[in-house]
Amino acid sequence: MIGSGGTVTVSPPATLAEKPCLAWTAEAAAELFALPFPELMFRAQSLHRQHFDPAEIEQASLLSIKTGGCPEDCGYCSQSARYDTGVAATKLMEVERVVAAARRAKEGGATRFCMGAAWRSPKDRDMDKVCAMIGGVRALGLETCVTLGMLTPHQVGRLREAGLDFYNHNIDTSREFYPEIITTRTMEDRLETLSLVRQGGIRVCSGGIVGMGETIADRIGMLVLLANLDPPPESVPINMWSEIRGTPVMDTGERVDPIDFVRLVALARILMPESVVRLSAGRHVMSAETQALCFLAGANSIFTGDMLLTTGNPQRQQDAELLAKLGMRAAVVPARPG
Ligand code: SAM
Ligand code: DTB
Ligand code: SF4
Repeated sequence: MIGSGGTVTVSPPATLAEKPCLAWTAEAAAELFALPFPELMFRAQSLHRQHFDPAEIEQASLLSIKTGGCPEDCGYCSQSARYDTGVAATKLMEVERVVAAARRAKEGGATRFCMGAAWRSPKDRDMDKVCAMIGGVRALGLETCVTLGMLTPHQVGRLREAGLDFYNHNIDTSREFYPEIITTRTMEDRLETLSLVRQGGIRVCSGGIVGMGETIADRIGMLVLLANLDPPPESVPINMWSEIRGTPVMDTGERVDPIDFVRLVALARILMPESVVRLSAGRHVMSAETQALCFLAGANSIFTGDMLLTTGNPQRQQDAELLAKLGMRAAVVPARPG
């Protein structure tokens, strides 16, 4: 259902409609984004409450199981071998160390454990270890997610057999802005992997990054593209770009306006009412007030723990205090679009 220009040709029945008949257009999404803030928040909250308990928040923990040395040229990333970012390349971690980290994450309150590898795509010989990690983490009673780059159908099958719950593969930005940021693989490549994962019966986690020099129309276009996947991803991470010295994106010097960021979260909630919207990278530089507004706008998942992959995250204690202050609680949040 995705059109060639990042928008779709079938309009919702009326402007500002909250339930499109077939697909969202960029124009309808932009109208929502531009609503008076109280109106936008009211619409987002109303939908959020239809599908989720507004006091519940999913807590995931992230581990880099293979860091740095990546051949891709993603202009935002600390782990590309093409940029001098100070991140040292490592080998794939041993299974026991990964399972031990997952155990600590569970003790710290996480209900999902996400494992990320700095690969363009995994080698078949890596899959044995990754599948053993998935099995070990599942055995602890945690939901599992991995992000390994592009996959073949055979690799999807192996992940499914290992019992993987979610595969994370971000579209990162709009179709139009994408070539400014990555040249070594295309948006079509990414959509192909997402389609293979979906066909393979694994739930999809896909979102993107804001703050890389893109326009607001690009941000909206990214959400429209995700919302028009059939079905939309069960999990939608919205990352605020975590500044990485030495990357091309660093030179854009952009800072995202916090209210624009909250508007985008609200738009994600309206376009994908049944998906879990994940307030992902960048929380360590966000005020408590901005995060609270994001939760009101419909974000219902965070990463907990002191680190993301290579960048920082708020301290666990700080997050616990914020949730307590807001009267919110950690939970396994069910997403339903699949
Ligand atoms: N190599 C795999 C891939 O690119 O699909 C998996 C790991 S990659 C680091 C996972 C995602 O992290 C990227 O798609 C991107 O959306 C996000 N990411 C990477 N660096 C980031 C940064 N500096 N700030 C925010 N998000 C970032
Ligand atoms: C996602 O969308 N955000 C997470 C997870 N998926 C893998 C990654 C954020 C990475 C932030 C930059 C870093 O720590 O290197
Ligand atoms: Fe490699 Fe993933 Fe970073 Fe791109 S985002 S450089 S594929 S680790």
